[in-house]
Amino acid sequence: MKIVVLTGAGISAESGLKTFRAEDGLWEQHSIEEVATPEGYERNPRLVREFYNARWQQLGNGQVQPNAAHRALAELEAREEIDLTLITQNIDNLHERAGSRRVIHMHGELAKARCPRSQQVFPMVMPFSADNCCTCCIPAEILRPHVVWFGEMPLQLNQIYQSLSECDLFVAIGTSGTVYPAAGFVDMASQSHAQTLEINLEPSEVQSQFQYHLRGKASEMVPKVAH
Ligand code: BV8
Repeated sequence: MKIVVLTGAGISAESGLKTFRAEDGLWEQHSIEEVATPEGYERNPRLVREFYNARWQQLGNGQVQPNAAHRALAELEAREEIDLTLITQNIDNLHERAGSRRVIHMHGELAKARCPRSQQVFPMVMPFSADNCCTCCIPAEILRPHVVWFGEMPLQLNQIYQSLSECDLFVAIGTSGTVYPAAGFVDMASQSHAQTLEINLEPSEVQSQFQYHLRGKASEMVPKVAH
């Protein structure tokens, strides 16, 4: 059975990471334009680096651990009869730390940096500082997070579209369905005659496009359906 799972910030909420649109969300303190666009980075690279460094340090401080939802998806991947494609909008590494081995980070990864000139990507020693010299010898002060900002092309879209065209079941977990092209994946899966399930605390902006809905916390709901 071919299953495609799309996760959003809601799957990491119970691990202690902020989502974007909750009252105390990431974009309460900073607008999207300020910290999640190339223009915002050009205008104020220091602010953007501080925004990502703070998230990286929170992720690396040991208190943030994968939760039962991440672990259930890793166990699902290991089952022989399941061909799982796990796509995440999240830039944290909680799926990998839960044991998932094939994760598509369509919006990039907090733990990596990119050289704006060579586009070379490599593990990042945070925080951004002068000694993080990129191997293509670009001065570290212009390194940028390996993250897809608004207006930039998400990663591995061809692989994602291929998996959506072949899947039997599409499941969205913990995403508000507000950002495209990810929010459009349910429609693509439906057009491929896949069954569709939304697992979320509240209805997403595309909830009407799902056949089935499970309302509740990811750490409670995902293990129920994954086992
Ligand atoms: C692109 C990385 C060209 C950075 C992110 C008008 C219409 C349609 C599209 C557009 C438009 N104008 C512009 C666009 C395109 C734009 C877009 O969609 N804009 C929006 C604002 C309308 N998109 C882009 O620019 C994308 N690129 O379009 O390129 C292209 C592409 C394809 C083909 C041709 C051309 C690039 C977008 C990437 C932006 N980067 N993140 C970072 O992380 O800092 S976006 C960021 O927000 C996330 O990555 C995610 O994608 C998005 C939504 O966040 P969620 O994960 O859903 O989190 P949120 O807080 O919103 O919701 C959490 C949910 O969890 C809630 O529903 C909550 O109820 C639930 N929840 C909470 N706790 C729990 C829970 N559920 C279960 N259990 C819990 N415990």
